[in-house]
Amino acid sequence: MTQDTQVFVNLNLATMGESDVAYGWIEDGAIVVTGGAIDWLGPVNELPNTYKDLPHTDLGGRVVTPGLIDCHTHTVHGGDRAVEFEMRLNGASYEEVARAGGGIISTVKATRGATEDDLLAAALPRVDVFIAEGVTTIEVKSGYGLDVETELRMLRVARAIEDHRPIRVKTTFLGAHATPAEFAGRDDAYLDEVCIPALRAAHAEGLVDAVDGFCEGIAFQPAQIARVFNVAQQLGLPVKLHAEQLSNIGGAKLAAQFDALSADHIEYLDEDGVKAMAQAGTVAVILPGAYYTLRETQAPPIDLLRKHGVPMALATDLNPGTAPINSLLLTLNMGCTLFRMTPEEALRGATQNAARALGLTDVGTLAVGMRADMAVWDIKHPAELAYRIGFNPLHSRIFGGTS
Ligand code: DI6
Ligand code: FE
Repeated sequence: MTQDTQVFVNLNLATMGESDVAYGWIEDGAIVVTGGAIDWLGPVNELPNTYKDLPHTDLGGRVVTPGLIDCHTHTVHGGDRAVEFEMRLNGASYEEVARAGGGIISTVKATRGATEDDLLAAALPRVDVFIAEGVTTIEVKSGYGLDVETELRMLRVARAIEDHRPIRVKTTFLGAHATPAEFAGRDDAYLDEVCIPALRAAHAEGLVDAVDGFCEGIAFQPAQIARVFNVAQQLGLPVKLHAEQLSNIGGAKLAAQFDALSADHIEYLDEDGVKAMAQAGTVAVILPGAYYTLRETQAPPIDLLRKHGVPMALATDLNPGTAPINSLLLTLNMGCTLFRMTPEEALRGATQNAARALGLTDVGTLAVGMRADMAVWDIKHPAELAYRIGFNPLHSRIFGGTS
């Protein structure tokens, strides 16, 4: 205990920790924070005497959860795809959009043409929306550069976010997102001449926390992803994978073979893939924003994930093409309404399991020793966080012990 010890009382705790009680619920609780960590938490009538004489902060009976975590975003990118959105709604096919320069390549062009300052200036308002919804950790991917310099620039901007906003950023290298136009028809050459050298350079500069790929018929085959993941393993970096989003070519199984932190999207995941993920401890990251935007009809196999005990996370997948969704709270609602996840599964998907999907062990639940990343909500029951659409009940946000 030191002079900067804070005692919060008159609150209800949704700790999201392992518990026989839904949400890890503690009614009429208290939480003690010293520096940036949780010193004590529990029912207020069990508050240790050592804290009783300290000034108390009354939270008015509000609900306190772990700070929310968005474990899958493409927050850093140039340009937008609004015109493409309009073209499609005016009847243009994907092919016509692509021929008009739409799709990922249009974002690649805009990102390559943007400076670090441009990219940061465009990213910060998106980060501000996350912060306003009680988010304390986000993951940010590269993947719109597809050349060495721009991939590095994207990751430098992702790292720089922490210097401009009170939020924690975990970076992911996604050079294997698509093959750029200059390598059309030469996927393997792109991987050898650009993607893998960019990964090595980014790692050498300390810019990468994990490595990702897009395993899909329109992107890279499992064997190609494996080449990138082998380099990630050599560099001591964990992996994660966009898998089974539009079809099943065995991405989740490959991810599990590499003990991936997560397999993401997984609309077309089958039971063999679920079993492989369960065996490897790979988290299923559910991305309803892309499912909704693409008007996909195949939902992820939530019941199979439950049956085999695969942890489920929920994330926005914020990206300008298939998921221009900046709201993690709306994503919780979509996880419930579209995929029938329960409100508790949804909240756990943006706290405890989102932390697991990022390999983080010091956030995601409220427990002694964890970072004091917390969100204080004007709600009576934690289910309200997934229930409401377009209403943000955040009262206050505590990041590393600081409000
Ligand atoms: N899956 C997606 O839905 C996005 N990337 C990926 O791997 C698409 C990104 C874009 O359309 O800009
Ligand atoms: Fe994505």
